Amino acid sequence: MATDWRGLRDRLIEEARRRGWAAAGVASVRPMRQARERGLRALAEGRMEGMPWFTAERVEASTDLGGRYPWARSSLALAWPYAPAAAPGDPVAAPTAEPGRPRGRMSAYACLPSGEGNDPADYHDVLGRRCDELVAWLREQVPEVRAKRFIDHGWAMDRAVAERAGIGFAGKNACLITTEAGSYVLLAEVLLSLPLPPTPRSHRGCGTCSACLPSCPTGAIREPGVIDATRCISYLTIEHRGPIPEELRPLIGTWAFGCDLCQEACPINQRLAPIPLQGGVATTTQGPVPFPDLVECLELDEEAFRERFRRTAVWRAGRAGLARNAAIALGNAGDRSALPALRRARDGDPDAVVREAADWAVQQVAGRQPVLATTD
Ligand code: B12
Ligand code: SF4
Ligand code: SF4
Repeated sequence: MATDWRGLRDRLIEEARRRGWAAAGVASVRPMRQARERGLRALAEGRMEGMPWFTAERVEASTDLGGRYPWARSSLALAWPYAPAAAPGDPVAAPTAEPGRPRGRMSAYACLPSGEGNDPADYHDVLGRRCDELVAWLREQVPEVRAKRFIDHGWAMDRAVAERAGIGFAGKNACLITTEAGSYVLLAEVLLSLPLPPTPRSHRGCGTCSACLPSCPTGAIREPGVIDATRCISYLTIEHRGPIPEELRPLIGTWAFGCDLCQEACPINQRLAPIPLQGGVATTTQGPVPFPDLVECLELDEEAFRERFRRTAVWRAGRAGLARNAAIALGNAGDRSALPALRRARDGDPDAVVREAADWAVQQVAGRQPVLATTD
């Protein structure tokens, strides 16, 4: 008897939704020409500089997964939701800081809970487990199915697959926006050996809205949908190694890891329920928090950093990366009570990049008011 592929596809999507995915759809594995052109253009214009793994070869391969995996007949696109940090109507409101403990920001995706208790977790682990569970369900229906999952993989283009499967549309901030959870979703795709028919593309779009464009403090959104990663705070605070270019430092504000500003500006996101602040927790003892204590982030040693962030997204920045970011954020926060901590880092941090960032921050903060009680 012929298999009802459409029926199986619909049951798979339903099962994904039942298991907590915000959206699911199916795309064909034909080459993605437009995504290929956009990727190559980003490279040619130097917008991906600093991410040496993003090569033309990868763009070619990641936009033709069917060519690389000839057994694949369809691609299941999945979006996992997470809660934003901001309060509705007051996107950047932070809880009141204790005197002498200025708070910064960490992007909401980094604060994603593991789903087992409230412990934070690296989303690659969370989504990986969820994909495996879904494939196990599919295997119960079709035991011979072959599957390969991709989550933030260097050799895949998650947004383009999700867009093709119609689980959302590409916003002017370049983010994939779903109906169910706005752009606060993390993406995965699973190549399948089954000829599941594609789901239709989304008919939605940004329309006349352009609220995200002026919300970007560094001007990283060059034109609608086109990001200059070299200016993006997300790149600078997560991927970039070495000193952050001086002219960009004042524009980073108090972001210690990632940036959500172009998502917080989006009216589609503003109706979503924020992460409960749990009484205004600021300490990173249990992992990333939306409004972290910046002095704490500056002063963690390697062991404390490992203990707190080993299995979270913040691990990617490294101890020195987070301390560098915290120093710059403290420089921008302008709170003089952080000067002793900044001077300690300037004089004693084992990493030269952190010492230099702390020195810059001391000059910013000390220079802000008449210098009476400082030797700098
Ligand atoms: C490299 C990378 C980055 C780089 C470069 C980002 C970029 N825009 O290219 C940096 C470090 C800056 C970055 C930042 C962020 N990232 Co990132 N990143 C990636 C990665 C690894 C590859 C992206 C890529 O191939 N870029 C090249 C360009 C050409 O591709 P693209 O942006 O995916 O292209 C889409 C849009 O730009 C749009 N587009 C491009 N050109 C044009 C032109 C027009 C006219 C229009 C209308 C649209 C349009 O269409 C494309 C297809 O949908 C993916 C994971 C993956 N393997 O796909 C995650 C990924 C894109 N990142 C993700 C996230 C969450 C973020 C941040 C929100 C993190 C944060 N809070 O700090 C920010 C958002 C910044 C932003 N506004 O884009 C998610 C996106 C989730 C979503 N809802 O879209 C992904 C998919 C990871 C995941 N698996 O969930 N990221
Ligand atoms: S993540 Fe921040 S810096 Fe990057 S494009 Fe969006 S607003 Fe600009
Ligand atoms: S803010 Fe407006 S223009 Fe930007 S992504 Fe959201 S809907 Fe689109």
